[in-house]
Amino acid sequence: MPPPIILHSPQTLLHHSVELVGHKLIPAHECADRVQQILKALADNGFAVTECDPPTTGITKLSIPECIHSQPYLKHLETIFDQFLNSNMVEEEGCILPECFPHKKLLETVHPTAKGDIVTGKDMGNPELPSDPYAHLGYYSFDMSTGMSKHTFKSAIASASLAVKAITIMTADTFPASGAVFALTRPPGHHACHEIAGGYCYINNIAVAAEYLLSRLKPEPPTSSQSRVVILDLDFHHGNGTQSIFYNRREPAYVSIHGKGEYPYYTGFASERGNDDGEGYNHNLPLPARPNSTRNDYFGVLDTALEIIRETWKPEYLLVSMGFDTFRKDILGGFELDIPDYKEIGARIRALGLPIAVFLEGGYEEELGSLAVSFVQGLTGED
Ligand code: OKS
Ligand code: ZN
Repeated sequence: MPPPIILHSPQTLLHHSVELVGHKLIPAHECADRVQQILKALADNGFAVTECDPPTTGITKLSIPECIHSQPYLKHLETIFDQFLNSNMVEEEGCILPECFPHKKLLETVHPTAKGDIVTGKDMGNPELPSDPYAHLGYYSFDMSTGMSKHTFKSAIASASLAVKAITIMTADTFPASGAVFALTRPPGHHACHEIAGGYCYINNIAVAAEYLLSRLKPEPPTSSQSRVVILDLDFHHGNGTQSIFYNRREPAYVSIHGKGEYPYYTGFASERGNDDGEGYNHNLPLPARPNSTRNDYFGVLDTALEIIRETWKPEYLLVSMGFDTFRKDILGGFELDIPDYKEIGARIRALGLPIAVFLEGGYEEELGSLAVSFVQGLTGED
């Protein structure tokens, strides 16, 4: 198999942020250097990278469907930093963070119709949103790790554009039957809900990609229990955003392996199986963090996920949210995987024999480049 087509856009490097950890505000672990490390390691190992700048299938906020992100949310992402800047509430090179959130329990007594939270990702239902920029920032975020700076929106759009480009490549007639494409999406996407940013994510890249892919498939109804598009989420953290966006839908189906009881804390339980048409099309496989699980446990759960995909959903396409924060040293993760394990993951995914599009999510250690190379080697089928 030829190596995966790897996509990168320099615009994804413009975003920078800070995050609150305990009582300290620090530069965000999610930084441009992550992509630079991956690019360097790929180059050192002879893997070609396709640069897309300006992204050739560049999307705009208007081309993101309403079912993925609401237009008011995207408009917020586009304009909020400049609102702070114009009111002298932040410096040009600075970064803004929310301070107050419309917590479900603040709203439920006074707005009985208000429902929704990060499980469903639905509008919180508060009928009045004051014009104070902080009100908007809190309304459209769920944590204090997802700050915004001057070029955050530009990077988020470039990242989602790469995701769409990956689909265009994967669905081309010339694409090999079990080939792979790997989009170096940054900022990541899997925590971003319909209208909530969080966990370093603003636009849900894999959700935009999945919707674009489905819109290109013929509208034939799939046979019972099948889902033509499956999202496999291998980041250490549960992809609450992706889950919530597709929770009521049969396509795409979603399956995730993630740290049990870890960030984002309130979702990712095995009991979350999907609703309405989506019932049975959401599968969470939480695995305890070290020292309560081993790499063998991990590969056992990976095989369970792959079996659900192969035997139950029988997709035509596989989309992967790939986080490298499952690495044994990762500061934000807690699994036991080592560098060669990513090659094994790549090989097991490839063995499904499907066209695969991979999207970068987390991964924060200095070995990130080696982890990505190992994974790409597995996808390629290198010995
Ligand atoms: C606390 C850090 C919060 C962890 C965010 C996890 C991001 C991630 N300031 N998601 O997949 O890697
Ligand atoms: Zn993660």
